[in-house]
Amino acid sequence: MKDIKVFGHLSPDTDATASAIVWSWFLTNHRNQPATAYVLGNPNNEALFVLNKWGFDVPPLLESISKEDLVTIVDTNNADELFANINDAEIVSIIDHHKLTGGLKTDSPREVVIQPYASTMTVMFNIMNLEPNELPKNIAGLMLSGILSDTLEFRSPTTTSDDEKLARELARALGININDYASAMFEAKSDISELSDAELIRMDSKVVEIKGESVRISVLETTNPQSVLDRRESLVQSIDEVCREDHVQHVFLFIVDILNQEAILLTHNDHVRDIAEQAFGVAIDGETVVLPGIVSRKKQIIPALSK
Ligand SMILES: [Mn+2]
Repeated sequence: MKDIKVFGHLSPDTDATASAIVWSWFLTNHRNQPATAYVLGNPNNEALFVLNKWGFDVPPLLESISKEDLVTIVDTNNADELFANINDAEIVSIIDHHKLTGGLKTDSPREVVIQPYASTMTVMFNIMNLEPNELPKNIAGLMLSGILSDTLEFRSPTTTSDDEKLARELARALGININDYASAMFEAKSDISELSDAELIRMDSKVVEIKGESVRISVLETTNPQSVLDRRESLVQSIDEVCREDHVQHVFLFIVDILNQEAILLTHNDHVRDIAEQAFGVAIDGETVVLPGIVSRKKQIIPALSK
């Protein structure tokens, strides 16, 4: 049987990286379908920490795709977050937890599962029909990590009771203290010293269409917002370059303070300031604005900017 290539979106985070490994494990061991996990870029520091913690190497980098390939796409269904020629490959499955974007095509009826959970792991767990204690420890550890990452340890309004219940069951089976483990993950994510400004801006970032404009919405989740704010001036310069290079009208850079559950938006020009004032109902005079309670791009930021 032909090997299936399993991968998540470009700029891989913990959920995208780990869910590709989890799904390739499931296909291989429970469906007798050979499968291999890949990444489409360098995983972020939190994902690297998680892989190391549970004893996995970084999956091989997949640099292109051809019509010979069988692929399973996880943690996205957005063609813009994949290879430009993704539809050349035979898409055999999509497992995701984002809104249906359109653009991906299959040549026959296929397994497409999108469910409204906070993490791809909860969707996969539903499909697997296994108990948490039936999972190998390293797979359970990846699944726990994906949920804690995407929910910001249950702080994000995307969190459902099913996500939280599953995470607590996995942690119990593993003998892991959720609070300690999540703190260590977030510390790893907050180490941005090795990243360039452009890398920071594009790391956890989505280009979306808002009111006829193409905008990049970047979210930097951190336990140390000051380390980002210290770089404000060079980040703002880099934002202008990213706008030109990526052909987007604006970049919104939200520094999400995980522990204080708020976002700090860089208000680097009048246009961004005007849009933010209207979207979040705040008066802004200054180079940043604090938005209490705002942590989720999917549930809060994009809806506010779109209204
Ligand atoms: Mn995800």
